Amino acid sequence: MKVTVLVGGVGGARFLQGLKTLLGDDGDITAVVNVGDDVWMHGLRICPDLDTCMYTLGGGIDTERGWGRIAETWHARDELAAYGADPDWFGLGDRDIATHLIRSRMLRTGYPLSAVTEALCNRWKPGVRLLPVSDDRSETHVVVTDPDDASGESRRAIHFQEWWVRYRAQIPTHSFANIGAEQATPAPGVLDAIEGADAVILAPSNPVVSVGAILAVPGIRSALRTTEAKVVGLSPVVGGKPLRGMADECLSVIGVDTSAEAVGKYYGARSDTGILDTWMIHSTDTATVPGVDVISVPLLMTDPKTTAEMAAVALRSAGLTP
Ligand code: GDP
Ligand code: FO1
Ligand code: CA
Repeated sequence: MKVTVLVGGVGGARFLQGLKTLLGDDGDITAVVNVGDDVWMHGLRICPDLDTCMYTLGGGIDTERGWGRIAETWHARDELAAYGADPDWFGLGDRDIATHLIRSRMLRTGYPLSAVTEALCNRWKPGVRLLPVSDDRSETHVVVTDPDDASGESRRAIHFQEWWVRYRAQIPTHSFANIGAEQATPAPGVLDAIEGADAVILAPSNPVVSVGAILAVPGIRSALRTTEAKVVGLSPVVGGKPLRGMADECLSVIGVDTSAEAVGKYYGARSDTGILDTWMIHSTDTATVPGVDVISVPLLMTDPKTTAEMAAVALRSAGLTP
């Protein structure tokens, strides 16, 4: 059974764990992973969502943080700070740095990000194929009121990581921009994975800066609208709030309410101009999404077996019998 999942980081990775648990060895799972968070820091290329998926599925993740390595140390970060090296607000763990060194060296040698990811996964063996949505740069930047301008008049674009980590989204924010998206193309295998799937799933990832950033890559949205497979989405919003992170801040920037219904409408029905056939919401929520079947089930991914249950509902609603 070929299942393709659009994912960001922590929410996407958790969903993939459940799907892997559900399908076991006869699963053929491809994750199309967001690259909008990716950033050059201290001369290294950091790919947070690819690494969160790789470490989570490969058993190396720090589950508390949801990013970076378990049993991490921070000597290099502290040394960089001692040199006054900018930025000092983004923590690079010593173990994590090895991943970035390998990736940066391979990228500089000319390997595409998809080949780099495959090489890194030879060690981590995540058990699903991790494909960056694009080998090209398509970074999320955020237009904010310039924090250095006392008048509050001028605006500036900062990288998503600065907005998310340094400012925690707590500065006046006007819009997101996917820098490079227009020139980006889907990575090898991505369109086939969507068009040739038995089912396509939008993981309960951040609808704006994870799923939205994936959709910004030309060709992805139309592949979702034309694939023979059903497209099933799971809401990352439960009871009017995200379960972690700041998807609510992201949604308010683009003028979408933080509710399962509003996110479902934001994705929209394939029979209209959107990308969904089915929208799964938490059992305590209600939603009406024109043209979309809404299914209400427990959506708290407390452990892989529980997540496997919701993955089973998703696949059944796509006409499959997992
Ligand atoms: P990020 O890139 O690390 O932010 O990770 P994702 O974008 O893949 O996922 C973040 C989203 O996962 C957040 O908006 C959370 O609300 C959502 N999330 C986390 N845990 C759960 C869960 O147990 N159930 C559901 N439905 N959503 C969850
Ligand atoms: N998130 C933080 O809140 N603080 C950090 O210092 C930080 C460092 C970091 C380093 C590598 C990496 O892959 C992720 C890192 N993250 C950090 C998480 C990252 O900002 C988020 O995972 C995503 O970009 C948002 O989904
Ligand atoms: Ca992310």
